[in-house]
Amino acid sequence: MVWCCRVLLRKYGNFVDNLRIYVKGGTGGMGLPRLGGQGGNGGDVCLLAKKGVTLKNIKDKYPHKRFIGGVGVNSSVRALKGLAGEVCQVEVPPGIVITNEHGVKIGELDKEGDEIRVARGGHGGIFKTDFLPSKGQTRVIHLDLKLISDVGLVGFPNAGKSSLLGKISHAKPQVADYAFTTVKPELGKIMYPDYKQVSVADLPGLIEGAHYNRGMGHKFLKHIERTKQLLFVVDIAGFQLSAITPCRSAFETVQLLILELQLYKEELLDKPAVLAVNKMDLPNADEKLGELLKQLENPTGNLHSLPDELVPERQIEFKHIVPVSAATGQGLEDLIGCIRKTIDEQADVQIQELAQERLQSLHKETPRTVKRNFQTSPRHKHH
Ligand SMILES: Nc1nc2c(ncn2[C@@H]2O[C@H](COP(=O)(O)OP(=O)(O)O)[C@@H](O)[C@H]2O)c(=O)[nH]1
Ligand SMILES: [Mg+2]
Repeated sequence: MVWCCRVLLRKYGNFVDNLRIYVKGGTGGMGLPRLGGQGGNGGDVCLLAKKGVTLKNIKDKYPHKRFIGGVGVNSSVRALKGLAGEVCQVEVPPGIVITNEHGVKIGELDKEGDEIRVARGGHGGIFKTDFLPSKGQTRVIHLDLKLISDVGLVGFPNAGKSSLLGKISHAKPQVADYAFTTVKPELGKIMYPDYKQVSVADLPGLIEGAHYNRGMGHKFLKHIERTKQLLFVVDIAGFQLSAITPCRSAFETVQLLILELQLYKEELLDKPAVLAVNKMDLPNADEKLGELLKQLENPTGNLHSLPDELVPERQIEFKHIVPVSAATGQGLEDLIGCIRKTIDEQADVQIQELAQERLQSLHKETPRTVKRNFQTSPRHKHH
């Protein structure tokens, strides 16, 4: 069982779209009864939205995922009013929702510079409290990247993304507006017999060289961060950007798409991905599909046709490769089934991860509680 989980975890990579952190406001400083001095307040813990930061950055930089405000300074003869403790400011990506341990929303950060306090520092000791300080607020919070959709379409223009989205959606796809991005994706919904809905987003096409921020490419890639998983769409006949650029085979097209994602943000390659090979109604499609599948079995051995600078550093292991035709409807049921399977598997993995994390933090926190009780007793005696 354990072995099975590990394999799943590895298979699902490590793109981070949610994070559980422990936050604690700083304890206040002691007052000075003799001279009526006030202790400084403990520092708060705040989240500040900053472009370019990712939840994975936070996880990597602070593996312990604990953020504690500074302790307020004790009142002293030299400084009767103790200084406030330092605010612990955590930089987070814009476009996140913050909830407490019970799933109740604390707030959200949409734009660069938005800030929110997630744990209040304790009060410094004053006359009213017998000059004793109070502890800061302690809680576990969840940061969730706001998602545009469950699935994001990835493909060059004319691959058939819009056609495909229209065919698998149960209503005409709608243009959606989100506060955290200027991009307005077209959103479709797949409805399953058990009433589960999976949303799929399409955006103006990715173009070769998107990472150079030409055309809409960059904005497109920004949106792709906000989906749980990716649905690559390629035309079985390949792709040609313009009359002066070379004609790419379906396999090369997949490689170019991977390259664009990698150059923008390598983490994107860790998202679960399904590949839809479209336009299977075209002549010689079956033959070409056979070739594509063979090439995808050993991608690194088949990259010789692409110039070095267009070869991605890593590959994506597609969960499913599904031949379809948006025109005739061939393979669409299969595609819908594969999308659901991948979504469910990913949800299972995330539940397991969370359970494991909770268990670990419980192990970590138990001895601390004991220590804290132990520390408070001498203070009581003092008093
Ligand atoms: N033969 C064929 N043509 C298709 C298929 N799917 C889409 N097309 C055509 O390909 C062109 C581009 O399709 P579109 O959905 O706009 O692609 P997008 O740019 O990726 O959104 C259109 O002319 C479609 O009619 C297909 O399965 N078979
Ligand atoms: Mg389109």
